[in-house]
Amino acid sequence: MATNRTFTMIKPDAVEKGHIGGILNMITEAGFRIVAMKLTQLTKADAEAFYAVHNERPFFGELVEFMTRGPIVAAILEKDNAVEDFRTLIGATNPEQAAEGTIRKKYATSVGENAVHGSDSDENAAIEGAFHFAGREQF
Ligand code: 3AN
Repeated sequence: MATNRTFTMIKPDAVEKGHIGGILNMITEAGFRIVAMKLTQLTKADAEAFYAVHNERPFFGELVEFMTRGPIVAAILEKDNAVEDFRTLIGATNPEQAAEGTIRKKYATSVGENAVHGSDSDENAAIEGAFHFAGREQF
């Protein structure tokens, strides 16, 4: 059964360009409640652990480099059908294929620098949320 929470990061590219406010506005306008949030920076070990499923992919080194180059916003979001609805809101991994009205259509520049992360399953949402937030930081 689907749970009602997902995990997101506003990635270094979007933070650098000053899009935190615009992206959070799209998220809350779409009906998600922010239940945990922080500005933080991933270490190399954090990024390698977070993206471990991609460690055989040719872009892995580039991905780790990118995700650690500056601060990110990490957040847990709540809404019915959160994982699937948030994937719809962020749009396709490649912004050229992202639908109109999606966060990546508006703010992403490339398949690598694509502005936001959204969990791809309830199981990963729980793992990723717990990676960044203690229970008492979730409201
Ligand atoms: P999504 O973020 O849409 O779930 P994944 O899980 O396939 O996409 O990829 C995780 C991250 O890896 C992406 N957000 C993107 O930053 C990076 N990435 C994926 N494919 C590529 C690629 N072909 N070249 C560079 N980076 C990529």
